[in-house]
Amino acid sequence: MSEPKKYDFQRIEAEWQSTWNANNAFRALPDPSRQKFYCLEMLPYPSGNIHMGHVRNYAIGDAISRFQRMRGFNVLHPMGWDAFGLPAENAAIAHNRDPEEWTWANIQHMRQQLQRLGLSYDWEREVATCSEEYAAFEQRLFLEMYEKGLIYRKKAEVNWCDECKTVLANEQVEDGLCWRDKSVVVKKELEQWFFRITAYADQLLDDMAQLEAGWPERVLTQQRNWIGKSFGAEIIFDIPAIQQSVTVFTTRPDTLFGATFMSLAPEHPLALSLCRGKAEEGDVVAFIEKVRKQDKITRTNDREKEGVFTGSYALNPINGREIPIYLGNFVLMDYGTGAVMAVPAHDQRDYEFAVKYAIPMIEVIESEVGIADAAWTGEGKLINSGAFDGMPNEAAKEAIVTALATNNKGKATINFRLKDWGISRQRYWGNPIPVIHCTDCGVVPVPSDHLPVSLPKGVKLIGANESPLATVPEFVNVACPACGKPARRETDTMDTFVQSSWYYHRYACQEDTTTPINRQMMNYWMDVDQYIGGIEHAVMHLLYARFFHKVLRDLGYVGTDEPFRRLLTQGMVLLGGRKMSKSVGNVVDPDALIARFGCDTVRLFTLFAAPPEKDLEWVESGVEGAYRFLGRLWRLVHEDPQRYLGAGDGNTPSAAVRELEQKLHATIKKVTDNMTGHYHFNTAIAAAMELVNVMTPFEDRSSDGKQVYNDALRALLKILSPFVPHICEELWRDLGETTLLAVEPWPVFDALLATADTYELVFQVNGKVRAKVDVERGLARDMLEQMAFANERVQEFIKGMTIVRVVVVPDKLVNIVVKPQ
Ligand code: ANZ
Ligand code: ZN
Repeated sequence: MSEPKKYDFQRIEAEWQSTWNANNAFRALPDPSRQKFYCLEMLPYPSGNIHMGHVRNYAIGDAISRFQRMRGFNVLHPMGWDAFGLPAENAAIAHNRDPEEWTWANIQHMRQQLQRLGLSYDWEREVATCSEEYAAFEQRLFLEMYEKGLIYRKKAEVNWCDECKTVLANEQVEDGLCWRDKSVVVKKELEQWFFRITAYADQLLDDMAQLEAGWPERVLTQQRNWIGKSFGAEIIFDIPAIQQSVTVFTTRPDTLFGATFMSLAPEHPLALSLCRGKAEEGDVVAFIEKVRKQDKITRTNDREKEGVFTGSYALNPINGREIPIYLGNFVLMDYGTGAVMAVPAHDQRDYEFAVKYAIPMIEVIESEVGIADAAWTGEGKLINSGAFDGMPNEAAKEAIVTALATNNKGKATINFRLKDWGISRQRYWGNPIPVIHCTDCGVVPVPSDHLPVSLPKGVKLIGANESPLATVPEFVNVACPACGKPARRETDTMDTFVQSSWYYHRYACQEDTTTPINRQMMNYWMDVDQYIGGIEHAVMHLLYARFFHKVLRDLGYVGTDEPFRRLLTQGMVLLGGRKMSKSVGNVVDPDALIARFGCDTVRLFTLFAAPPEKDLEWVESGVEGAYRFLGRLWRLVHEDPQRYLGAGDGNTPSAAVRELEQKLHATIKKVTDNMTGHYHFNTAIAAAMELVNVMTPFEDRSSDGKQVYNDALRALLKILSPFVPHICEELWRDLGETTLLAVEPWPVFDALLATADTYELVFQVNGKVRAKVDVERGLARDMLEQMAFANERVQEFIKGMTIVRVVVVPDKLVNIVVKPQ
């Protein structure tokens, strides 16, 4: 007899990858006669190498795609590259490489790495966001948004390094110092481009109702907080000395009688006029300078609340009382109106400020504890509030705003924490913003026949300018498209979050190269049925993409409100309890592992070791365990083929045949259930492993026995193929099958057989049947007893009674004998 065939994963994996490829097994084309399933994983940044976090993300997406394909869906499963961005530029500066060449080389390498994992992508739909085509389409979308008034320019601060003479991204600022030369980073104001995401604030909030069923609550909460809708009031305080007024935003108009000072953001336009010519002027100017150097986090953290008196006073509109005006570093100019009516008795921050600067407090909400130790921020009736005394404070909010409104001193408002999205980057390796500045005509969009604006080559990346592109005269100097006079091309590029906001639309219409987004193809493929990615994208990426989708809807490109129906946020990959990362030095290299065990083993381990949403601790022995399991699977086919080949031995089937048949159907049911509505891969895989346990010692050679073993083998390969597709294809062919397992239908189970190893357990009280439940056969006596006592119906009948004894008949009934107390 010849040696049984060996599990040669190197050969097997390479062979099936090229077979799938040759057969276009994962090519997705619109087909109105079939239901589609769009499975999407967040696209990687082409940093150079894939890491375990990628492997996990893509193994999850692949298992889902393969499962849904076998379930009969027309599955769209694409992959691409989020390819613009800073690391390419940093590599260029550090190693003197061309960012473009560096990026494409990385894409090339990482594509091979992904292909080595056998992921079921339609590679013909691959999108690299730095490609000329993608950038061109994005520029077109930009101009359409600009025309709609969704994009505008305003002054905003950037980080500036005087040594490098360059604008720094936030990631390039470390503890307030430049990442390269450690010099102090200063703020500089520049005209910049903004997307008017705030115009969609209400929709972004309200449409979350459509996501409640499919998104993790945690992500929805983070988005809700980020949007931060609050109801409040704007109240006008006059400043007679300079004949001006200040409008404050407050969520607590009920505390107006308790306002004992006002605090303004140091950037407030009135800050300097309030101190002009006063003794305080020098201090105020120095304070403003100091705060300018602080970042937002320092300004709003608990320790460093600071302020300065301006020398001026405002009048409380409700009672004419004079209150001093301070500047406070914790007041932010871009929230509300940049001005706060400070109520130290009922706001803890104001309380601490008042203590520090010896400002009086007035209690206006009654409480039992008073304000000796801290501000009272709870509910209560109004006191020290004139005509409003005695009113519950919730009701007083409205009453006071109404009173102010009659004198035009206040109105109810809605405020959002969400800010417009600043997309200007003073960087080279990004998509150029396609406009031209003309001294006569202002901002002029680049005409469509001049699109796209391409990046020039060989650009100096640090130097004497705000943006690298500004150092290239051939790029900058153009004729104004409107009047023909010499004009300047915009030199800012777009934030990379712009590209990742609409790439999934592009995947779905990649074959149409005439338009950024093909509406017909959107109608078929959108929305994404399952999106998978890291929790770190809970806010920015997912919010920006939702915003973009709504804008594209309003531009007529898509017909739905939301891009991603369901979201799965996968956990991190840990080693030694810490996230795998280069800086910690605890990374496991996927390539080395694949070379040693094959990618099926790596995929199996990452899917089996933890539920997808949970963190996964990397354990070498777990990987070896996964490898051993594949060996056992292999042997079911190759160790003793007589278990399923040839005619039966003529014996009557044993009880084991029936048992295996039941186990088989129960397993198909369990795996199917575990992948429907949610993706509990670990339990699905565990169920398949149990089936292998039952099959391994199976010895019945009757014709029924061989038949059942045969059925079990085929079904087992099908249910394991979403996780370990290569070995399953190989064994499928070894069984004599000629089809591709990847496109075989998912196995069905016989409901009766599937539940045959369960039975109806009966609960009795004093011999009377009170309840029945379906349970698995073979549970221990104490387990059955516990279930009886936990049953609600049973509890009704034993409440207040004394338990005399409990009779347990395994696999049948539990009878509780009771008597009155
Ligand atoms: C008076 C007051 C009394 C306030 C009181 C609170 C409690 P949220 O709920 O987060 O929206 N505020 C307003 N604009 C601000 C700014 N630009 N920078 C810092 N703080 C600002 O917070 C709204 C409250 O934060 C407002 O209500 C205001 O203080 C303060 F017992 O007004 B309140
Ligand atoms: Zn012009």
